[in-house]
Amino acid sequence: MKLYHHGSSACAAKVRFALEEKQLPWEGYYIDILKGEQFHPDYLALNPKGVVPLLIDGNLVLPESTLICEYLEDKYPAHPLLPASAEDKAHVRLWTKAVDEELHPACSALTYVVSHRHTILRNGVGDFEEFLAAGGSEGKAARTLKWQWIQEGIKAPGAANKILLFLSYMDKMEAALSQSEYLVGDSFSLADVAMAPYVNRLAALAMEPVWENGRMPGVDRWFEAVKSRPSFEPAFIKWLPQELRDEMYANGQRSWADIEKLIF
Ligand SMILES: N[C@@H](CCC(=O)N[C@@H](CS)C(=O)NCC(=O)O)C(=O)O
Repeated sequence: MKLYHHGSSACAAKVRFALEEKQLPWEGYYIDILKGEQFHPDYLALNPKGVVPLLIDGNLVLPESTLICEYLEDKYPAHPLLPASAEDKAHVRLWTKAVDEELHPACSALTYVVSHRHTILRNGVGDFEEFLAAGGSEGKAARTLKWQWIQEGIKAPGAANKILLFLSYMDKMEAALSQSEYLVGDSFSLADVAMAPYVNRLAALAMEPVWENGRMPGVDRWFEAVKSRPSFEPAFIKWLPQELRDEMYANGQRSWADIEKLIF
């Protein structure tokens, strides 16, 4: 299998996590989304949306991280990541649907306003018209929003609300994890695979105080367990270049005062 991906992409990390958990061999094609490689015509021919991840397995060319995880589960049933009962499967999918609908868009806002804006501005963003033109099929409204995140950071319209929406998912996780070992019952599942990249994103942005020091003991325990899985290093650490890791952490530290004001 071939996976087009990027080190700091939460959606790509989710798919890498599922591939590693299921012990499936894969070959990585690195698309640097902070340098605009997702808009290269060769890549747009595979994925007109100009986003990662994208999986190629035989004749199948599949975008959308949640669908990729479901496909892997259907096609390669060994090391299952879905529970047996229909009820538990439905609960897993409530998490994965929420990630697609709300948490991931909120995570994009958080990551751009806290960190990626600095990297993109340093790489050179051009003027607004150039930025709009280089957007795949993202659309003018989404592209304009991203431009505002890059130019204005946390003061961009709606950015603070997106961050609060992101953080509301930490409360939802804490409620679930105070009742059971994993997000759906006592077995690790695609719900945990789907949420791990977002908790890891907060950690990558130096925002562990959200759950540490007894604030969210369930999330704290769960994230320690997630980090101790053999799949964590190849899914989350290996592909994030040290320079970008350091930059995200430092940018997170300098934004923490603004974020803290929103939360506490
Ligand atoms: N719904 C898609 C979202 C994919 C997505 O938003 N990918 C981001 C990285 S996590 C991306 O490639 N962004 C490119 C850009 O910001 O231009 C999925 O789950 O795969």
